[in-house]
This record gives sequence, structure tokens and C-alpha cells, in this order.
Amino acid sequence: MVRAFVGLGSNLGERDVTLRAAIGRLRGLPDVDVKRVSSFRDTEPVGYVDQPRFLNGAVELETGLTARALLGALLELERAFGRDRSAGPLHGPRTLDLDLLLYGDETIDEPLLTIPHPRLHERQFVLEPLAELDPALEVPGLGPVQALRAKLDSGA
Ligand code: PH2
Ligand code: MG
Ligand code: MG
Repeated sequence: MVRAFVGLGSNLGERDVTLRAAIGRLRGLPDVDVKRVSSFRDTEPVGYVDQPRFLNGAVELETGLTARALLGALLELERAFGRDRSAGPLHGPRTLDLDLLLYGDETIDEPLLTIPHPRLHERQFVLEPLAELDPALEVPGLGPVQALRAKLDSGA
């Protein structure tokens, strides 16, 4: 079993209902054991700013799935919640965003899958829930999650 972290985001519809339902569906996936769920935070949109505020969180899970199989299951869940990747701008509004943030201590650099998630260290809305789930978390290749938070805060 591998410990993995998944980022949760929603900024369309009933955000809280959607995130809770998505976690329920994660719990129902074969070979996935959801261990912990962070609190949810209401956040300012980052990057593409002309869109509604997000509700963000993260979950810690243990899985027997490969990183690719887990990613496939996450994309399928996004679709089940009405996410249409062909509509609207990249990084624009979405009913549900499930990002595979970390997969054990692995680093993966493939066209369709980058682990750790490529923008993880630039986003407090990802780092904060990760640190809440495991304050001692080490991000492979990048260092302690708390150091990444401090660096982002300082603008360095
Ligand atoms: N996701 C994005 C773009 N911007 N901003 C916040 N606050 N939260 C998100 O989850 C988010 C975002 C694209 O994935
Ligand atoms: Mg995503
Ligand atoms: Mg995302």
C-alpha cells in the first residue's frame, strides 16, 4: 500500500456538498482507503482570477492502485460530478477538481502525470491542507511542507 494525497477543489454549485460527496465516492473505490480528511477552506481564485471563490481541501489515503490507475479513477469521478474539460478556460471554473498531489515518495514526470503536482509549492490552498493532514510531511524533491509554506508566505 502507498500513502497518497489528493487535493480537492470546487467553485461551481454547492461546493461543500460536492466535496463531501466526492470523498464518499473516493471511500467507495476499490483498493482505496481514505485515512484522513482536512478541513475545507474558502479561497481566493489563484492564477485565472476572474472566477468564483473556491472551496479547497485535501485527503490522505492508502492505496494499492498504481499512480496512473488512481489518476484515472480521479478523472472519472470529476466527470461523474459534471466536470467538462472541453468547456471553458484552462484553470477556469469547475464543479470538482481532484488533483493527485503526492504518491508515496515517488517523483513521476510523464506527459499526463507529474508527481508531486507541478504547482503544489506555489499554492497555499494546497500546502495548508497538506500540512494540516501531516505537519511533518516531506514533499519528494522539494522538502518539508512547513518550509514550503514559509517560503511562499515570505514571497521568496
Ligand atoms: N484551482 C485552479 C486555479 N485556481 N484557485 C484556488 N483558490 N483554488 C483552486 O483549487 C484553484 C485555483 C486550477 O486547478
Ligand atoms: Mg486538476
Ligand atoms: Mg487543480
